[in-house]
Amino acid sequence: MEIAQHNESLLAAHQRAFNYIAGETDQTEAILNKLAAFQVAIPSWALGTGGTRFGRFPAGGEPRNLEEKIEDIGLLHKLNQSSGAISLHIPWDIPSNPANIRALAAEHGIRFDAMNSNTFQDQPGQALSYKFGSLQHVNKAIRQQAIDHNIEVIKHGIELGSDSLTVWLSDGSCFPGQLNFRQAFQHTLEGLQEIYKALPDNWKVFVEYKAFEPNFYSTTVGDWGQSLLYAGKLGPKAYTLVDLGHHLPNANIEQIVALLLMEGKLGGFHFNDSKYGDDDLTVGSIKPYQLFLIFNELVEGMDARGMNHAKDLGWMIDASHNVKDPLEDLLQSVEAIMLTYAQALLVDRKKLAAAQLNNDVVTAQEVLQQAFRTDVRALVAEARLRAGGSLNPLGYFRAAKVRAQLIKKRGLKTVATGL
Ligand code: AOS
Ligand code: ZN
Ligand code: ZN
Ligand code: ZN
Repeated sequence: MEIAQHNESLLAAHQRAFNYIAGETDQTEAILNKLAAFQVAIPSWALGTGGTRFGRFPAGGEPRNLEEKIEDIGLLHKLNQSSGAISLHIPWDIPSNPANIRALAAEHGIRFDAMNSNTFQDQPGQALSYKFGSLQHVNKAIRQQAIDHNIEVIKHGIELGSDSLTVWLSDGSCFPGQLNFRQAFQHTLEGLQEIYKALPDNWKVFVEYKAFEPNFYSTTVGDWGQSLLYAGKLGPKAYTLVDLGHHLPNANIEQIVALLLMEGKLGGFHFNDSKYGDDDLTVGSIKPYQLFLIFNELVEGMDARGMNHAKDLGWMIDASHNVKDPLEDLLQSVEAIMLTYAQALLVDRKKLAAAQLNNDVVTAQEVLQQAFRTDVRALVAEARLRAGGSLNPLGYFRAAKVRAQLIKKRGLKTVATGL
């Protein structure tokens, strides 16, 4: 079934909804252009069923290699026109032929967002173990192995045309006394400095922080303060990466985002949602208002710094779960991000600033909630439609029986690599 054909049946209802929302703002065209430019990167590891340590219940038809991962993202992008980027993970996605992979991605309109290194697992044949950490390790040879791996990841990224590296370290300790905190920090900093030296001029490195898991007493890049310390000491190419699930409960993430932006040190995001910890659930499924408040800070802060919304930060999803079709889930996540971005663009900034100046707390809240409670679905759908996408990506995915086709092609028992 063609996308246009599926759109046909939805067009009249869409037009009614779009006319309504277009009449509510004089920013319609500007917002549509911003939405069209905004692309969210799909992590290669979210295309298969993630599972938990208790089990995995694969949906079948999962991508078996990098080529098939790119094809899956190509399909998502064809439908929503907003997922034209992929974030790779090494060693799970080592390209056997980088030129071919580049060409395939280009065919699907996909670029390579941040590369991810992996020093949280031991790989088959690996000389030394990361059981007690990688860059923080008391053993210099193990630290060097982790540095070499990250430099290797940069090389793969260069071949593919990526321009950033995300370093997430599971380093930390599980029990008091296990680690000398200062020494662990110093070792990690020295390792990051070596990796930083290997970055090409146009590259960035994102230092991702996480409060806990897999270590449950301390984490060596445990919060945004620690990440910012590393990024500051490393230099202008180093930034902090915010994964929404990596905070202690009730952290004010939007405030963290505002301050990192202010300092010019916000690198990008791993979007997901959570109720308890690093749950990696579908974006916007648990705390949509928190996501809106984050986007509100992003729009305000990026505009204040004259930044390009689409290009100046890394917009990535980091999700993993057990009970949904991974592709349907990613369509939901991208949709949630686009809707929230559109709502943040609708915030009446002048009115908000005036309310703040007058300590008019009620009006300030009203301004934000006016935008948050606006149904912007038709705006996002219109942006997709104009770009040649589907009015209802999820509806198309089901109507065209995409998963059944993938299972037919790839089989029911597929093992995708990833977390
Ligand atoms: C781990 O909790 C972090 O969120 C990582 O960003 C990510 O899940 C990992 O790098 C995937 O390999
Ligand atoms: Zn992450
Ligand atoms: Zn995480
Ligand atoms: Zn995660």
